[in-house]
Order: sequence, then structure tokens, then C-alpha cells
Amino acid sequence: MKSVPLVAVVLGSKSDQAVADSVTRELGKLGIPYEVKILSAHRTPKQLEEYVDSSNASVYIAIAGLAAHLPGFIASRTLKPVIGVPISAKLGGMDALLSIAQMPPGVPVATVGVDNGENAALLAARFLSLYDESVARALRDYKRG
Ligand code: RP5
Repeated sequence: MKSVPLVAVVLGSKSDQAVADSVTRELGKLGIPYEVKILSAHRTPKQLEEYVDSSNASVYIAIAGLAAHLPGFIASRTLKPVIGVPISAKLGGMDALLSIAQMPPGVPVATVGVDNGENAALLAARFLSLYDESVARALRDYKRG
């Protein structure tokens, strides 16, 4: 998308692409500009830090499996809302779900269901709709499928 991205969609690995696609499909339906980055809290921490420090996005959606520290890492670098999407890479996604949900007090991350990129996009839209009337309108007109 060409306009300034409102949502930064960050995935920990190319292997998370299918869920990232479900996020961007919903954002696209709602007309919300986004950008997608593959950056890892463990494999590329420096680049991830630089990206978050320079990003103008209003909301982050962070998609990760296994020991999923990506959303928490981002939340430690920004005061903007971070939505974590746990991926079912192993253990049915329980490892990632708990890694994302069990953040220490003071560093909140919103957590959606395992592999539920659709809800992450819709939750991001709800945040944006608080100040963006075009997103609020798109949400009111939104139809699933
Ligand atoms: C996490 O480890 C990624 O988010 C991915 O879900 C999982 C496996 O990554 P790959 O080994 O497939 O790159 O960091």
C-alpha cells in the first residue's frame, strides 16, 4: 500500500506468512494502510529495535510462534498498542499463546487466539476507529468472508 501505514504487521519468520496474509486481507478489506516486515526478537533484534524506533505506525500486530517474544519485545520499545498473534508451530500454539499473554505488569500486549489473524486486524481497526472516522465507517460496514 502507498499511503502512510497505520498498522505495522511484523512476523517473526517467513513461515508465519499464511497468518500474516489473513491479517492483511482484513486490513485491506477495511481500507487500512499497513506495512509488513519480517523481523525476529531472537534472530534480528537490532534491526527490530531500529524498525520500532523509527516506525510511524499507530498499532503493531506481531505474529510469532514457539517462544514468541516478538510482541513483548516491541511493547518494550513503544507505548503504542501491540497485538500479538500466537502461531501454532509446536504444542498446538500453547507455547506461543502463553509467551504472548503472560507479559509482566507494566508492559501490556493484547493477545488474540492461536493463528487468529482476522481478529488481530479487527482489533487494530477498533483502536484506530477511536480517532479515524473512515475506519469507524468501514468497521460498521464490515462483512465477514
Ligand atoms: C518463531 O519461530 C517464528 O515466529 C515462527 O513461528 C517460529 C519458527 O520459525 P522458523 O524456524 O520457521 O523460521 O520465531
